[in-house]
This record gives sequence, structure tokens and C-alpha cells, in this order.
Amino acid sequence: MFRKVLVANRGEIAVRVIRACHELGAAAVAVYSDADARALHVREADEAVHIGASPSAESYLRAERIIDAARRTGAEAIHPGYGFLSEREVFARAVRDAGLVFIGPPAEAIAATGTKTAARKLAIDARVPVVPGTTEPLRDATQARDIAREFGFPILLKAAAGGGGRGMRVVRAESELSAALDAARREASGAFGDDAVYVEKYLEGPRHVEVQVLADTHGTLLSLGERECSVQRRHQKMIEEAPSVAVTSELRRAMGDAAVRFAAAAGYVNAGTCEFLLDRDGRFYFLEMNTRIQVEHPVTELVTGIDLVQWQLRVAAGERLPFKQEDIAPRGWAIECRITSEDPSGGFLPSTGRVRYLHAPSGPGVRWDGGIEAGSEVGLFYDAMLAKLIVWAPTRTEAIERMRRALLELTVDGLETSRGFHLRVMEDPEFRRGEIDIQWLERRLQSLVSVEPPDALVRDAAIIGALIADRERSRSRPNDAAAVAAARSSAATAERRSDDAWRRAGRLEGLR
Ligand code: MV4
Repeated sequence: MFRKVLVANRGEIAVRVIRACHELGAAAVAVYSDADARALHVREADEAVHIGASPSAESYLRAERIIDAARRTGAEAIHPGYGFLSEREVFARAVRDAGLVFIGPPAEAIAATGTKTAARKLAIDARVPVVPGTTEPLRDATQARDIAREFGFPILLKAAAGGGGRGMRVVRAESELSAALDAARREASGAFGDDAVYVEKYLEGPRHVEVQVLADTHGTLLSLGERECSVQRRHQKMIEEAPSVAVTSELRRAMGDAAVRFAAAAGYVNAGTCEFLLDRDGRFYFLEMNTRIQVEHPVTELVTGIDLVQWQLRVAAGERLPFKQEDIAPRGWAIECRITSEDPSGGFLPSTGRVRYLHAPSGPGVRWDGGIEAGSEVGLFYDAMLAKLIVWAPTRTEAIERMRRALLELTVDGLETSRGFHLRVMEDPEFRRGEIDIQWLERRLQSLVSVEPPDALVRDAAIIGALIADRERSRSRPNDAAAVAAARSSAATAERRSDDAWRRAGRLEGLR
């Protein structure tokens, strides 16, 4: 195993990787920007190197500074986490050229899967189903029209260099085609510096199901089952689960085999994910491969019992995977909620400020992968995800109830968070029946945010808590966090009871 690993990331994933390093007896080097000088990942690491100003373009995206930090601290390997430099072929190659180990796939595998048209060709050659469409970029609107007539509307124009939904246009009629092609080209060229666009048949209301793969350098390549990621808004996943209600054991085997065939064709090593769309008839279509550890990896860890980040490190150090495909089957159910600093009742606008008080849920089957602590400053430089709350239980219904319980335990003071939104999803009848697809959340959002926020009471209590704290401070300088906590705890108890407005008002009066 490595003696020292540099973690080229921040927030919860940096903390997650540092934990894996420590469990494997490796020291962890953090890197940080100005804004992150006091961040949790810096405090949890064994050493830390300042790499620049707060904007990520001046810090976490500076490959040369990160490689330099690894050299100077004597780290042997670099874990890129997700986002930032994690899927940059050039970075993976530069790390290798510096005599260091990139904890991820070979640069060649990132390149082979990087553009959608190349990935579709690989998939077709590996007999992995793809959505009907082209594998070559379009020449012009005339060619687009001919292809659209062949497949039938609606079609989807996609940027060949694309990812995460940018450079995509749905076209429902021939009259819209040429304007849509121009728009897709413009967006693709702006976002990726490449205006190549190709065509797929547009699938309505599929699920987004992805398959985790894990490969060593000795030829073992395994599928670790699927994650259901349909609950998303504007290409941002909000809730993920494993397994998927829509996947039978036969379908799991078929999708797993397809993912493994694709990864093998790409020369894949380390942890990766094949994304699929799954239609109502149980047909699946390969979309793209993500060549990084993903945000939602914990749900797979909880149902397989395999520590993916530890195995990323061990495989990168040359170890053999000791598992056999036959031994891998999901056990129980896991759900993850992404706790973000966004205000669901305010159109998910980002919220900023200092975390005044934090109480992370715990107890049976609960995991908190957090990147914040009380005192953390949350600004606008980076992603709004503060932490992930993940639960495991024997069945999906029990996992939903456990998540609801854990969300009720959660307190983040000083910021708006997505907590209330997640509580309402856990209580939503359609979600509870598993009737979700990639359009579900957008369809349901109105009714999810227009019900009276269960947080209303908690918010009132926060104000009261602050009042109590102020009064106490002026008297005898006691711990204001404790006063807020007391008010919060009464409020949370009240929230758990089914109550009418009058009784709630009574309790508030009592608190006051
Ligand atoms: C699609 C699709 C429907 N039909 N392709 C969006 C991001 C990119 N990875 C692929 N995406 C989609 N491709 C065809 N032929 C619908 C989406 C899509 C989507 C996919 C996964 C998760 C969320 C999504 C949200 C909107 C659209």
C-alpha cells in the first residue's frame, strides 16, 4: 500500500478519501484554496498544501500545482475524487509522467470513453445496446432531417463531446430541426470547444440506472450492481438508491454483463460507472461511462459490503480483487440524500453563510459523509453539496422510514438546506411506490414544495434559539450553541408529532 496519498479535492469526498487512506495505514495530504484554509478536509488530513486562490480555476483545477504538492510532500499517488480534474485525460497522464500513481483508470481509458460518439462505437462493437441513432457527427440540417425521418420524431441532438446534459436539444417536429441544430452546436462549442453534434431517438420518461464496475490490473473486472438515479433536477441528482425497484436479478445480470463488456473494451481499470436509460419494458440503453468515483458510491458500498474507495487505492497499488462475480449480490436497500445548501422553497437558490450549529444523524443503519462542521463557511465558489446522508435497511420501505427518521435528527443552523425537500420526498406516495423516472421530480416539484414546509416550526425555533442565546450571552456568556440546540431539540420533537396549528402555536409559546 502507498505510504502517502495526496487528495486532490475538497469537501465530503476529500474527507471520504482521507478516511480510506487512514484505514489502510496511508498518510493523507490535503490541498486547499484560500476559502478552504479552515475546511474540514484540511483538518482531517495529516498535512496540507495551499494551492491558490478561492476560484477553482486558480486552485483545484491547477494540475501542475497539485502534482508539485505531491512531489514536495513525498506522496506516491493522487486521488482526484469527483469533478475538478478527475476525468481529465491530460491530468491522469501528467500524474503518471511525474512518476506518481493516478488513483483511477489509465489515461487511455479516459480518452477512449470521453466522447459520446466514440463511446457509442465502443459499445456497439462490444454488443452493448445503445439508443438508436448515429455514431458520426452531423454534417448539416439536411442530413439531420433525413436521419430524423428514418428514426421518427422526437429525436435528441447531442453534443459528441457532451456530458451532464449540456449541448442537448429535443426536437419534436421537422420545423424545429434546423434552429435546434444551431442551438445545440452553439452550446456545445461554448461548453466544450467542439461543435460536433449527433442524433439519437428521444426516449420519453425512462429511468436513469447506472452500473458500478470495479477492475484490477490483473484482469479481474466485476459488476457491483446498479444504482437508481432517476430523482434528479436539471441533471443534478438529488436522491439515489441501490438496488433499483425496476431491476430484476435477470436484468441485473444482463446490465452487469453489458457494463463489464464495455469496460473491458475500454481497457478499464479501477472503479467506474456505466450509465444506462431503462425504459418501461425493461430495455436498457448505454449512455456513457463515468471514469471516476461517483458521489453516490456509498449506496453500492452499503448493499455489497465492498468499500469502493479502499479498493480504488488497493487496485491502484497493484493488489488483486479477491471477489468473484458469483459472490456479489445486493443485500437489503440503501438510499442517499444529497444535503445541499439550497433553498427548495426559493427555487433551489443557493444559500450561503456560516454553519452555526450542526447535528449529524446517527444510529442504526445511518451513515453521514459530510464535508462541513459547526463553524464552516459556505460560500459560492464550489458545489452546493454539503454532505450526503445515506441509510441502509433490510427493505426499501424500512430504508425510507429510516431516512425520514435520520432527516428529522439532522440540524444545520445558519444556512437553508435541502433537508425539508428530502423529508417531503420520503413522504411522497409515488416515491414510496417506486414510481419514478427522470422526469418525475420536475413533474412533482410543485406539490412537493407547495405543502407547508415541515421546517416551518424548526425555523421559528431557530429564531427563538438565537434569542435565547443572545439573552444568555448578555448575562453570563454561556454556550450559545447549547441554547440553540435545546430549542432545536424541542422543535424537532414537536415536528415528529402529528399536530394542528393550534397545538403547534401552544408549544411555540411554551418555547418562547
Ligand atoms: C437521453 C434522454 C432521452 N433519450 N437520450 C442527459 C444527460 C446525458 N448523460 C444523457 N441524458 C439523456 N439522454 C435519449 N436518447 C434523456 C436524457 C436525460 C437524462 C438522463 C439521465 C439522467 C437525467 C436526465 C435528465 C434529462 C434527460
